[in-house]
Amino acid sequence: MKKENRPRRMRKAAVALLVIAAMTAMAGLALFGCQPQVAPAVAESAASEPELAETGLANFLTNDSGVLADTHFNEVYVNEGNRGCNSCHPDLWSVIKDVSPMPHLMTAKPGYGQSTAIRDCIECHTSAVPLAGPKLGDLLHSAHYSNETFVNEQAGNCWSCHALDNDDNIVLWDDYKYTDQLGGYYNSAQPNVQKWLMGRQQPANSMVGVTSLADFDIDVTLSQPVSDEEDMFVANNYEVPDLSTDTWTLKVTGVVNEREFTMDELKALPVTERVVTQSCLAQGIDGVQIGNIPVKGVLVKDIVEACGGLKDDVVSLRPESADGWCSSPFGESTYADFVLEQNAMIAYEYWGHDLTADQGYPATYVLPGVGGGFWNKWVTELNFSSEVPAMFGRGMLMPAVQAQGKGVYSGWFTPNKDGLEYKVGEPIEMNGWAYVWKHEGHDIKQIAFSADYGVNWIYVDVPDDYDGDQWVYFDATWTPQEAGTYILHSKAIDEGGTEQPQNASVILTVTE
Ligand SMILES: Nc1nc2c(c(=O)[nH]1)N[C@H]1C(S)=C(S)[C@@H](COP(=O)(O)O)O[C@H]1N2
Ligand SMILES: [Mo]
Repeated sequence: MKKENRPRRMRKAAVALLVIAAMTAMAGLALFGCQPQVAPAVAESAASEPELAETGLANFLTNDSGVLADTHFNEVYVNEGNRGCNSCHPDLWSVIKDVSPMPHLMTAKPGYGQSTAIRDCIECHTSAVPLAGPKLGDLLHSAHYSNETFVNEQAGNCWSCHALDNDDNIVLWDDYKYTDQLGGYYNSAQPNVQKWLMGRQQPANSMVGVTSLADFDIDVTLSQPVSDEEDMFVANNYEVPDLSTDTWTLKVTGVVNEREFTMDELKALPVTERVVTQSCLAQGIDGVQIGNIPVKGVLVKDIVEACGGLKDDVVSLRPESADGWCSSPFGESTYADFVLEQNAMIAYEYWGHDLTADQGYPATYVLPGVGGGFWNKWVTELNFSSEVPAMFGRGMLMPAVQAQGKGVYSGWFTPNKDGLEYKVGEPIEMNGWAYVWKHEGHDIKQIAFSADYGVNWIYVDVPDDYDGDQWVYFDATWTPQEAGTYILHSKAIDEGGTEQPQNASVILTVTE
């Protein structure tokens, strides 16, 4: 990312570090708890980008077109600069405080140079998933409307966070701003609408001046790289146990010869090394709680074999962990055949070194292809039994959630925020990821890109020989030929044709 690329809204923004500090008291619930030891690093990264901090004083009474072009319509009617979480919380991460003595379960920090956005929160904090934490809506309304700064100093109101879509639904501004309804037209990228707007002499044939590029000419290269370890998220739900390799054992039951392995005994079994993507159950579209990890350890298959095989009546596996985390976020067992098919393993190394305490030292149960919550860190027991898993036996969430395309997703790492500026004729380097959980055995099939709200898509096939248990990384280059404001969209599609339910989108500006 070039240094000179900065959000254009900074030109107008007032300095408001104080307000940001005040606003941290605002969120009445913990969405993402910075773990104490990494909080300074987060603050530092915000400080090294002063232009972000400067955007903190959204005031609804000071109209601001934000990352959109400075037209009268955008400034007065759209007021983008005062809407959405990041208009007041450029570093949403720093806003989130812990509401229990435990740190919030989420990431220690947003990885990959990203800033946190509402989509990082709502995967969990909707009512759709059990145990997923308080639903945001009521709490955030209360926290904002009881906040002096929001109500009085910033003239905050419903429209600070929301928009009315064309079906009269109140939606989140942070979702709405990327849709073809931005500015109030249905299907604003459709040729007939474009023609109408052209007749009305609207800039870029769009109410909000967003250029719809039907012919989005990009070169895309796919790969499956390993993540930088420092970009990787950490999610601890309970207290991190203090374990020692010397005393640690792995107890295995439900096998012909039940036994306990010491670390040395475990390491004497066949060693497996591979690269596997871990993606938190709360990972959302455009999220950062994902990474591709080189793991080393012993396959559960090989452990079972060393124990003389499974007992005849075995149906499922329930791993236990030293912190009390049981088998899955829902205390559920997983089908044993699925576990073996997926080449689950007991890992004792990530990135070529012993696991860190946060990674589950000394051993983590790794179950490829499902949400990270099913991977037991600090694993101490593998209990096979005849118990029939009640709900999530194949690592899936509920069918209703699955049907929404949950677990089929992509995101942008570069550009990593809205409003970055680029130059006409100069290539823009872009990258990001796409990944799917095992949906009925399906792997990712395609990644698609659009610059006209999805009227036209460029489909890029994922090579057949790619490993479905690893993310697919895209590197793309686009050389814009005309100045304007653009919204780029990506989406993942799995082998069963399931598409991610919302595009992953980013707004950028191209100048002469
Ligand atoms: N024992 C135990 N295992 C656990 C957790 C936990 O809290 N305790 N968190 C889970 C969740 S929700 C995720 S996403 C991953 C995160 O692993 P990481 O911190 O190594 O990235 O660990 C999973 N395994
Ligand atoms: Mo998770």
